[in-house]
Amino acid sequence: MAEIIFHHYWTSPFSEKIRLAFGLKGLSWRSVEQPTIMPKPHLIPLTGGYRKIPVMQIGADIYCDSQLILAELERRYPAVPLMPNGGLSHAVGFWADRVVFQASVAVIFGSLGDKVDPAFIKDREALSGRPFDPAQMAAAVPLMREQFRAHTSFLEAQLKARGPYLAGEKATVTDIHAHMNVWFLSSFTPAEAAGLLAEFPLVRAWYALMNTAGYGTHEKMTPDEALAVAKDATSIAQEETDPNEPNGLKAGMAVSVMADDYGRDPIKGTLVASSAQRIAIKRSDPAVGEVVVHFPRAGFWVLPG
Ligand SMILES: N[C@@H](CCC(=O)N[C@@H](CS)C(=O)NCC(=O)O)C(=O)O
Repeated sequence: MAEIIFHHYWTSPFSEKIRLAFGLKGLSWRSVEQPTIMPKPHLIPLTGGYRKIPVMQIGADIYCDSQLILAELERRYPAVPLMPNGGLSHAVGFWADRVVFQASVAVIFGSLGDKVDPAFIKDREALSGRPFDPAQMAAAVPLMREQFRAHTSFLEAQLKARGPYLAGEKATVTDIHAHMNVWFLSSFTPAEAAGLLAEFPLVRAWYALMNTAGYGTHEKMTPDEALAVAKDATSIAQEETDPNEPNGLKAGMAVSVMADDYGRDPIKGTLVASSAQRIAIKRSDPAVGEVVVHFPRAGFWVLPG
């Protein structure tokens, strides 16, 4: 099997989910570091416009979004299963990514205040289409601390009932999703994290346990090498029309796929395969030749053309 090429940056909380999955599954991977802000000249040729991190590349197959990357790792590397409890772990993912993440962002960037790089602020304003205002976030810190605390108390209660991991004796993807915000807060604002976690001893013990998973084995790869790998490879995706598509999507149609939250840049291509959980589109770029880009369905819109 072609090697896993992982496009990320080390400070990315969504990437931390995947690095932990590599650790828990004991996988080897190649690490391609991408910029934290635009431009991303070595990522866009692969994805066709999707700028977010993480992205996983295996040959000429490009997997966008942590939800889909986790599912693809489970499909390709089932030896250490991380989804033994079925699909609801994805729902925990949405809770972590959309509800708790908002509270973490406000607490972190509100606390960092004028230490936040103006270039980063400008980039994130363009990404979200909304003001990214650390002063406003600072005003929201007290409210958002309460939100972070309330959601963390759910974890404490779950660990009390089922620990040492959230679903019992073994780590699962549910732990990976829930770990993200604790990691984000602990890495960027350790004093805030220490204060907020003080009353949750089981969460602290579980967080420390999760951190022993490590990241598997990784070696650097240059962004240019990653593009060359895609150019030399052929996608393994098979054409397939799903008879249950509610709006009649068929293999061969021209479509645009875009995130439904922030970073809504449309990615254009020809539909290769789709299902309730995934969509794959074919596209080409002089830097990478023909590639197939895969997205989740939950959290992404598919439009004609
Ligand atoms: N739904 C996406 C969210 C990914 C995301 O927002 N990643 C952040 C970094 S942690 C990002 O891409 N920020 C903008 C950037 O790096 O350009 C996922 O689960 O992968």
